[in-house]
Amino acid sequence: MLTDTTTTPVYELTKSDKKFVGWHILFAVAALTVGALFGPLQALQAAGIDLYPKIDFLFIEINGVNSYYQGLTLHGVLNALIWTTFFITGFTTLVVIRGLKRGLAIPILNRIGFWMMVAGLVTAAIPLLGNKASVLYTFYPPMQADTLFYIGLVLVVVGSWIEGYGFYITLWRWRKDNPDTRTPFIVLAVVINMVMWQIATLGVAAEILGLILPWALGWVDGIDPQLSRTFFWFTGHPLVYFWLLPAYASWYAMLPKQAGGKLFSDTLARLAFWLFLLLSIPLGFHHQFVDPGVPAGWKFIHSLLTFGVGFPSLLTLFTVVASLEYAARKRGGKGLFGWIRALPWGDGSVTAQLLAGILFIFGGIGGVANASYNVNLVLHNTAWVPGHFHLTVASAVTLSFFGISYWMVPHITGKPLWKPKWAVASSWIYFSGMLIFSNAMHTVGLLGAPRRTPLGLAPYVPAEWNGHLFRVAVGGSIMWIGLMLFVTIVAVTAFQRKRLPEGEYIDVPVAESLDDPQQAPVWLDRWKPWLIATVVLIILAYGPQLIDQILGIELTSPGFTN
Ligand code: HAS
Ligand code: CU
Repeated sequence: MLTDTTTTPVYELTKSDKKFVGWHILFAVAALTVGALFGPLQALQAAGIDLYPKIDFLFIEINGVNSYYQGLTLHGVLNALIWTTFFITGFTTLVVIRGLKRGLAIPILNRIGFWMMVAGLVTAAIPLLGNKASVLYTFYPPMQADTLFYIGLVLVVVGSWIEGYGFYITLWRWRKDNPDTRTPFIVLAVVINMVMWQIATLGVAAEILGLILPWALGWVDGIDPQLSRTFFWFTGHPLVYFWLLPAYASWYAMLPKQAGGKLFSDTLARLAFWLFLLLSIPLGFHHQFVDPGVPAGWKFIHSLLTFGVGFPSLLTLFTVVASLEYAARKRGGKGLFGWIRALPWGDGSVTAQLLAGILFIFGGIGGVANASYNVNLVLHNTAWVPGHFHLTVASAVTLSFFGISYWMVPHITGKPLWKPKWAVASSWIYFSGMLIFSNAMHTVGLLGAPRRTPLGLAPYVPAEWNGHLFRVAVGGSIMWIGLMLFVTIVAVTAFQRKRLPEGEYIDVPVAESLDDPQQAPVWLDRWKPWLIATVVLIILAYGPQLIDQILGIELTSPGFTN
């Protein structure tokens, strides 16, 4: 809890560790701030209020931010890819050190990884700002960006792998010193996420190194868009769980403590994370239901597996809500639903995460609709899809990261949270904007409005879309206000002169479990069987199609640039 200040930390990170985590958060929040600028521009533009020319006037001479697609690319890359990856690696660093109660095994390795990510960000930023990489965050060939964009992405991914190696070695050394102790759940959770990410990103590595770079450099004349998309979604789907799982780690293992309770079941929590390792990757074809090059049978298998990966989220819904109910009843909460009021809604960190969870219930329901092969044909490539992912990555994940920041920034800087009441307000504002925005996007999508289209400039917009597009503009602008409030609060907190009073300390909230973790079954603390099963399932679900598509490769498509 924010107010849970203590004088005797269980284990304190060193100053240099805190600084290192701080660097991650600084870059993450900076990327979020710049990327989010384009959110209201797009939302207003949908309603016919085109502020882009005004931005041209202010910015263009320097940055050339002059097109909808450039803005949308900056928005997607900075918010969906950079804000998340930098925040997650920073949070993982803090959790591994605090959870294992020991420093990183080879700190220099993690530092190399981190600065490589920064180098990647800078490299990709050059063509992005110069309007030479306006290919959206999925960078589908045959749209072609400047080579620097791809090199930048490779550096970010490889940097995150190197940080991952640092975590594995640290955990491995801890294991050698503690052979009979169960891995602390919170550490297991974030490390499973890094391992999942490492396997998942092999797809995009194959895409960029094997297909895109030779083509962008002019070594080959064409590219195979179908094979590129298959490699891309091998990574692109698990990417969404890479974003989600750190938020889940916080909901399971931190939020209950902040709410004054305990984790309902350590065993169920572990099981959910292993299931995510197993099931996150082999289902990327649910993004390719309309791709002509993938046979229907494989789409069906991936559709089924997608319903499978919904299961650990349902486990999460059960366990996290049970943990919250336990906490609320301990605080005197009563009634079937009345206990919800007894949760500490005055704590900005808790409120952000509760609101994130509530929005995710709707995001999850939309996800299951997406995954249904036939329903997908109605909503694919419509505004419904950004409606869905704003409830997931921009709500479940981003709002949770707001909540985590509200204790983490005071923790790493030793400074008190600036305006705690505004922290509560920021999440409510963002949440209200999101309700309006996402509802309108889903609805207008079902009416046929395409995604990734400057609708404000389109001549074909039917009158029945107008009310919804207006709500998109209103909701999007409100979200931006909530987000800027968040940015202001964490920035002032970090850079103010005021420090926490002498002897006061804000600890990392780590919840105890109602069951004894030491009693968790051994198979929930062993990597080998889960890793083998994961690789086997990927080979079964992707192998035959990958072989077919690689054997049938056609490097026919030239690159298209704007
Ligand atoms: Fe998705 C498209 C299917 C989850 C992100 N998804 C996208 C895209 C993004 C994205 C970015 O099958 C667009 C990609 C693009 O640009 O083209 N998605 C799913 C399914 C799930 C799912 C089945 N998506 C996510 C998450 C994301 C994310 C998580 C980001 C973080 N998605 C799809 C499909 C498409 C798709 C298709 C392709 C669409 C197309 O045609 O293009 C599932 O994982 C969802 C399971 C979730 C649940 C909800 C559980 C609820 C919980 C809440 C607990 C509550 C609490 C609150 C804590 C079943 C855990 C308590 C509060 C109190 C007050 C008590
Ligand atoms: Cu997906």
